[in-house]
Amino acid sequence: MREPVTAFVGLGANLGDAQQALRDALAGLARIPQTVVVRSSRMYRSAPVDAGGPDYLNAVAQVETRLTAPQLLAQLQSLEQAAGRERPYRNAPRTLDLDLLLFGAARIESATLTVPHPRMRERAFVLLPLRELAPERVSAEDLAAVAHQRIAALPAAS
Ligand code: A4P
Ligand code: MG
Repeated sequence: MREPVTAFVGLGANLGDAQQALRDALAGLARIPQTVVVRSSRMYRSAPVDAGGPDYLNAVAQVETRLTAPQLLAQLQSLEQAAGRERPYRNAPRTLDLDLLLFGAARIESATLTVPHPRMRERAFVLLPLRELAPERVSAEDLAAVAHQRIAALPAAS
């Protein structure tokens, strides 16, 4: 059997009840076969980056999985589908976006999957929640480069 791998999943939503969408997504992650959710970050409200529409809610989840990276991506995409995601155009507002940010130390470049996620280092909405879970994977230089992006953690109780 494959050894478990620690992976990080980015969650984002900016349509409808985004907070509920992220809660549902976390519950959905916990139901993925051969996968456990170890921890999740706080939720953050963030201004859209390279996109329009309302503010996003974002979070990052740490999972341990025995799936391969393409298998995990397929599971994430079926959770997006279940959340009613439509894809009228790239970076369109979405009810739920699940990105595979990191998969152990793997470097993957296929037609359908790039890991580490190619845009994660440019995005405060990934780096701040990821830093809560894995500070060693987020450098001070990365954080300085995104310091101008508007983002705030939601109060823990909400
Ligand atoms: N794909 C390749 N690599 C990956 C990966 N590591 N994780 C492929 C997930 N998917 C990956 O994604 C398009 C294709 O990327 C997939 O079919 C998959 O095979 P998509 O989710 O269908 O399309 P998208 O989300 O519109 O594009 P993309 O490239 O995922 O956009 P991003 O980069 O995720 O940006 N601003 C704020 N504040 N918060 C946000 O969450 N999100 C975006 C979306 C833009 N601005 C944002 C936020
Ligand atoms: Mg995406």
